[in-house]
Amino acid sequence: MSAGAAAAGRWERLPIAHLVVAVAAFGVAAMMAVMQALSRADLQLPARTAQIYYLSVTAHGVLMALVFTTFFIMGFGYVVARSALEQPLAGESLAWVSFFVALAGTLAAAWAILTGQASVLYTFYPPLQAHPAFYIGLALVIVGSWGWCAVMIRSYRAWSRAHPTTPVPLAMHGMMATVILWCLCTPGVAVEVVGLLIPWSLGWVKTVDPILARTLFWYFGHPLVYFWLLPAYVAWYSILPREAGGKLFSDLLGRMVFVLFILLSTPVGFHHQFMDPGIHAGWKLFHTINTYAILFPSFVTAFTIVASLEVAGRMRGGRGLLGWVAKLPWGQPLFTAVVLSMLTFTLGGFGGAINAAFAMNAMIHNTAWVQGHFHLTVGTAVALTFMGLSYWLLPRLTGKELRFPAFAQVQPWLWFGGMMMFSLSNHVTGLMGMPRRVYEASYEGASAAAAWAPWTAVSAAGGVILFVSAMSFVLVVAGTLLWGKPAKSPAPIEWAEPLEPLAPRRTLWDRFGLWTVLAIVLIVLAYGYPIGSILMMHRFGSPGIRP
Ligand code: HAS
Ligand code: CU
Repeated sequence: MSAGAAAAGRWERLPIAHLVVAVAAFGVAAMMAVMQALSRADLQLPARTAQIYYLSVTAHGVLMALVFTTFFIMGFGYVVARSALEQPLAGESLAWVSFFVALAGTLAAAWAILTGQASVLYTFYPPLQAHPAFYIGLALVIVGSWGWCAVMIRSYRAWSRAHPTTPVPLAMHGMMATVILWCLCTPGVAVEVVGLLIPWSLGWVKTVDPILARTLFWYFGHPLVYFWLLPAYVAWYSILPREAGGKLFSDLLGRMVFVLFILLSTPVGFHHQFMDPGIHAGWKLFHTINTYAILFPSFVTAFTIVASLEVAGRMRGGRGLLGWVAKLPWGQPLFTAVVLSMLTFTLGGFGGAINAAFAMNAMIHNTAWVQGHFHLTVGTAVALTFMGLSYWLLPRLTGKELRFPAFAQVQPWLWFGGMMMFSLSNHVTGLMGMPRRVYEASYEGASAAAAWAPWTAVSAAGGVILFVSAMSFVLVVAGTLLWGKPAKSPAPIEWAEPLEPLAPRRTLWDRFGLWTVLAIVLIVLAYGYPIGSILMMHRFGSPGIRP
């Protein structure tokens, strides 16, 4: 960090510090991932045991899904608030304090996992029980992220006071939606961790109610996936069209999309609990309907971004029905990473619609299909976009040229290819009944398991390609920070313009307060009665099981 930060100006150090933590977590998690992919294909690695496998899966899930994403998003959020609003951050010291709180939490949780005292997987469902440091660490990460929310909201307010009637730039609009949905959903996991899991892991109470804990977890867990996705959408809407050489097809559609995510991200959590007892089927149906409603903003995004790419291709001289596709800048790392993310998300979204249907969920729940699904979504649509975004951000934050640019060009293709092999084969074996989260899938040669073997071999080969891709990414980031040469003409941070200029007055889509209130109403409708009835039922607590 020091070399990069030294070259950077003052405010840039903040996002650079976040990026360094994010990429370090990513690098460690990627090394664990390759072992897991090989283990599931039953390859005899040295020192391979079930204990190491579950420790590794936990570390991989926590470091990738919770640490890499959260730190990256916080850093990117600061870049948006600083650059799109063209004003200093409101509360840089609070931002630094929050960074160190979240970092301390990460280190505490990582210590508990790596010493084998928290092999509870990234969903940490009780009655699996971890060392208290794991839960306390996660709570600190959440507290740190609340500090980030405060800085983002204060920055927005300061800008808003100075421009009372102007719509905020779309990039910040999207970040504000991210912040609001995070503020709405994190109380769920905070209550779970602080109210239930910490006292239980410290031995102050003997038992915990798994259904209540799971319900609180998924109250948070689904909006969490949109907390990951929306910053990627910010890049798709506000950076990609310009980098592709064109303009955003519609700014107003983008605003509508982000608002729909504020409204609909939370009241859908039961689609992860279809198979759980204690929740009436009618409430599960209500959450299913909301889930189908929240497909809509992603369909609109598919339309708007592809239309923007067509605009770009035609502005670059593309002709005919599809001639514009070839004119797009396929050699550019950000562009390639994002477009491959989008292609992957098309498959991931299709799978999501299958998961959300009760009967089909019964077929795929807890099978390898699920890990196939989320490696297409968070593992590619989000993570690959963030990698492309890193290639875009690094020169702009450090004033240096990207090191090893050839790696940055090839890396997204490797990720895409490796992930297709990995995820699609997991979808297939999932349909064949292979469970998720098992140490090895051969079952000592059982005949059903023998049919999975060719597919687990494909997914293991995909895992190796992904590993090469991941290390290429880490190399480019570390190389640029440590050994990057100062750029002759540093690239500015610029945001995509809409095809038609936006009217200079706010509309319904800019009223964050109104949408937040409506979102709260919907949350109370979707969760009030079910949580109330879980609390009133006769409950059977479970003692902890330390794996
Ligand atoms: Fe999911 C499970 C339903 C999206 C992540 N999901 C998971 C888990 C994770 C996850 C981590 O209903 C596992 C949790 C665990 O450990 O137990 N998911 C959905 C639905 C969507 C969805 C309906 N998921 C995501 C996103 C994630 C994510 C986004 C992370 C970022 N998911 C489920 C359900 C389960 C589930 C159940 C529980 C399964 C079970 O039983 O355990 C939707 O939001 C998807 C909408 C997406 C689309 C695609 C739009 C396409 C676009 C790109 C178009 C671009 C093109 C490019 C075509 C409708 C925007 C053209 C290119 C040119 C060059 C022209
Ligand atoms: Cu979900």
